[in-house]
Amino acid sequence: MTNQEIAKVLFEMAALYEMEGVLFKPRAYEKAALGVEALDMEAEEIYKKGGVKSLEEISGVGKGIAYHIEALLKKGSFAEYERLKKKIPVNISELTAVEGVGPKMIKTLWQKLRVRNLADLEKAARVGKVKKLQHFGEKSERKILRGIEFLKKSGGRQVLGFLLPDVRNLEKIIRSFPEVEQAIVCGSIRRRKETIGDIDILATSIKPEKVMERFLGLPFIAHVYGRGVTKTNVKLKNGLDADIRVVPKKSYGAAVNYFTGSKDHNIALRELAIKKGWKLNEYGLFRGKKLIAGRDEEEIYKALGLRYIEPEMRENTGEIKAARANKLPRLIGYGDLKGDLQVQTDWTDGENSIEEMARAAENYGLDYIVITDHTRSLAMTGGSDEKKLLKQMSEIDRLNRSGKFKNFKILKGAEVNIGKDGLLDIDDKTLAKLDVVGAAVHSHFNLSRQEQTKRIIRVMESPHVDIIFHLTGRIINRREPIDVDIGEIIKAAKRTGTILEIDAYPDRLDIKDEYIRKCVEAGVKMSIDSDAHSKEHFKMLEHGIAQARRGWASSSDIINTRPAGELARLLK
Ligand code: DGT
Ligand code: CA
Ligand code: CA
Ligand code: ZN
Repeated sequence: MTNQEIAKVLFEMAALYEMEGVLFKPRAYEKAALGVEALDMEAEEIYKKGGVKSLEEISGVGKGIAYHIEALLKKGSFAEYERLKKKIPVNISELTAVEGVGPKMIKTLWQKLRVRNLADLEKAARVGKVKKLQHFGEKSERKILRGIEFLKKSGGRQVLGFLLPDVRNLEKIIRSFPEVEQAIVCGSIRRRKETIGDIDILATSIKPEKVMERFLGLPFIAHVYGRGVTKTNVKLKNGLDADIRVVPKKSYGAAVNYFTGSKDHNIALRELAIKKGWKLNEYGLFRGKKLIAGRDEEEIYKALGLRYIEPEMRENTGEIKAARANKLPRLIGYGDLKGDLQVQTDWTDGENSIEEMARAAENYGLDYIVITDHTRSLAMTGGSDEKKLLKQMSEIDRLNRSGKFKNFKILKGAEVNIGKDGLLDIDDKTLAKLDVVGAAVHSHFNLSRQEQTKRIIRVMESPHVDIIFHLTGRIINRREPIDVDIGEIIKAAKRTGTILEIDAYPDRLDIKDEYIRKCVEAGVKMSIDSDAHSKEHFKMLEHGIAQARRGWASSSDIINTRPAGELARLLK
């Protein structure tokens, strides 16, 4: 079983216990699922090396769950899971994917309407059966139908950030095949798109048939669509399709380039080659029959008269022209962040204490974090009021002075909730005491563009608000972005000196690449934040950096590439 599959069962267990009304267990299983999902290594490998004991070292996994994971790895299931599944035999992951549908609702839908899956739910909602149930009503029925529509539109594309550990693992396994010389995952994954359609793997070898044989022997293949000597096409057990192709070494660069895409970028490159009277395809760049470039990507770009273009920019949105004019931006690097400006703790809805978060950030390689717990109008998170914020500030002072952190600083902040009309729920006097104030929309997602834009600009005009966190509030595959006039927002950000955040959490990636490019052009500064709710989440920063790179951002566009001491100058 892959980590994704194990995590899926653990999430289902959490939901099943919640349906049962059991206390504490749902949270425990959810924590364990998040821990498994965030692993850099396959749980299977961990188990093989260190047995059940080593599974307990996974974040959130205790003894009991470790034994369940062992059973999953050995037999594909465990007794408690089977027992609970029998009571409520529904497709939990499919149903919870609908925005607003949770375990309790699923239980009622099953008991009263025999809803087992998405199709059943849609049918029941369409004929008006859902709204007749107790606690449901017209409004939730409409919301369910909207959620289903949204899911259909996303067309089965999956969020890259959640799958990347599995993809890297697969890449590592293929690299370890004795007959494989080089192997790399290309396509939308290498371009670091938000969501991906499939996995495109490329390898070089002089024994392609041997590589195919080993690939088809991997345990996570669910179905083989087609197999050949140099190309094989499969469905993986995690539901994704994967292609593998084997090419000779001398064509590696050309093949990597071709299969990285995007298709539009490829077509533009091919046209450049044609203009020179040459030919470009996945085997190389040719003058007549002579191969003039193909071993690596750099030599192909060079031969075409271009600077090397980073994969994240290959969308044919001006990068070729910029490469020819030597005007490509120098993109922010994956190791360039020094701090994280949005971090939640157990003072509200985070998992870990301030100290634990700080230690984890330090271990990740950061020099500082800003603690930004939610504020009071987000009641379900136990959001802070002024009094609680002041108390938290003295706790932060205490930690900074304690000597526990040598070259690391904890800064004071908040994720202040924006009201319907653009008012904040913390008074100015308290906001003035914080090092960094972030503000974010968590409600009233459906206002008109005009109202929404006005509401946010009003917040940016506050002399205390430094950053707008996850501006559009979208959750990829789950929730639409709010409707804002981005041009007006960027103008206001420039005028007021407000930072716009790039939230790095894989299904947020908010703001999107197109908006980032507009900020870069307008000279509006951004931050890249993990939005961490657990100490495992700092590694999500990578996805925010990828997003920034797709938006053509350099280090100088992102304020938390600067040391903590310089922040004051960059903020209001
Ligand atoms: P995805 O899988 O939908 O997330 O997006 P991609 O970009 O990975 O697309 P995919 O898997 O269909 O193809 C992988 C790459 O192969 C693509 O980025 C560029 C290249 N490619 C595919 N079809 C064509 C084509 O018709 N013409 C050209 N020039 N390149 C193509
Ligand atoms: Ca692909
Ligand atoms: Ca493909
Ligand atoms: Zn939160």
